[in-house]
Amino acid sequence: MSTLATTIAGRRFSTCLMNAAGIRCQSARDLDALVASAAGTYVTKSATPNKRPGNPEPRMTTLPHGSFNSMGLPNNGLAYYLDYVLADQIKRPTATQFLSIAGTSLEDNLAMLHEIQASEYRGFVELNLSCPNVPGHPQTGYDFEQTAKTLDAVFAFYDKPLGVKLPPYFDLAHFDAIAAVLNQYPLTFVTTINSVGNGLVVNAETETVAIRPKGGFGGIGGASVKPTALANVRALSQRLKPEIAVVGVGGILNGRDAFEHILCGASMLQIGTQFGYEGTAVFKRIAQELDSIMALKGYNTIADFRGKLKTLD
Ligand code: YRO
Repeated sequence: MSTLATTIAGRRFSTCLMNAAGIRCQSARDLDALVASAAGTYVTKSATPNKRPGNPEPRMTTLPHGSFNSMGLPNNGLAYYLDYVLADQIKRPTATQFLSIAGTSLEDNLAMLHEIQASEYRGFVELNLSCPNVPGHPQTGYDFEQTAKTLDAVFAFYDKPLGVKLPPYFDLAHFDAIAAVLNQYPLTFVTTINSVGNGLVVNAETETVAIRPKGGFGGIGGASVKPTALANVRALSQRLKPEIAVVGVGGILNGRDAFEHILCGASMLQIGTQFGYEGTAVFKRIAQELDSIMALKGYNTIADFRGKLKTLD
């Protein structure tokens, strides 16, 4: 009998499948549906200190093999998500939630973390490093100095379990650089990858861009990004200290994709684009498919093959 259970920092999850931040997790109704689903836990839409409407529509579109968005962080504000997870941890005392935050400045991130630190919240925080925090600089995750400055300030006071959501990296020197920074901190996990940034989708018929914000530029998710996601899961698993768990996200549409992410080193899997397309039924389907693959291969637990990807000679 096999299990899809996983453990991160001593917290047990009945299954290693959950949503990815941003997809169907903005409202309490969305989160209730995740709690009722076969997912092992959930992450909330990245919060800012105050409610934001996000960018003008259209701000998302489908792709033949994925999704494309420039949502602009629409969310109900930190208090809304903190209230939700605090109520949930009273209802389900053994559950561990992921609360995502994405300040548009270091000050906003620190203010939110002070509020979470002062609360009764015991779950995980997923700090989204994809916001630009300094004008004229790239998003924090692509600014290694700003990432270190952020984590120095965070861990100066924050002592609950915290991980970071990372953008994809495309150069081996960048894998080395980000891992060297992250290894300096008591991080519980890293979640990799966020969408592949600043693609452009063109509508040849109308001769226009496909979405309104940012002149049409936006982040790519779904099947197209799986090789990039697997590379990031693998490269970070190989470089991070073993106490930092890797949460894999990007291009998981079926049990085989889930299996591949675990082979690359993932301890938890997040589903974004395909969850958007399929709804909560995706978790039970992928769990059954992953379970079948494990049964065929004689694996009883995900730890039996996690990170065990083999290279050729
Ligand atoms: O547009 C979004 O809300 C968004 N979309 C993504 O694919 N990833 C993200 O992390 C976010 C929120 C952060 C930001 C891109 C708006 C800076």
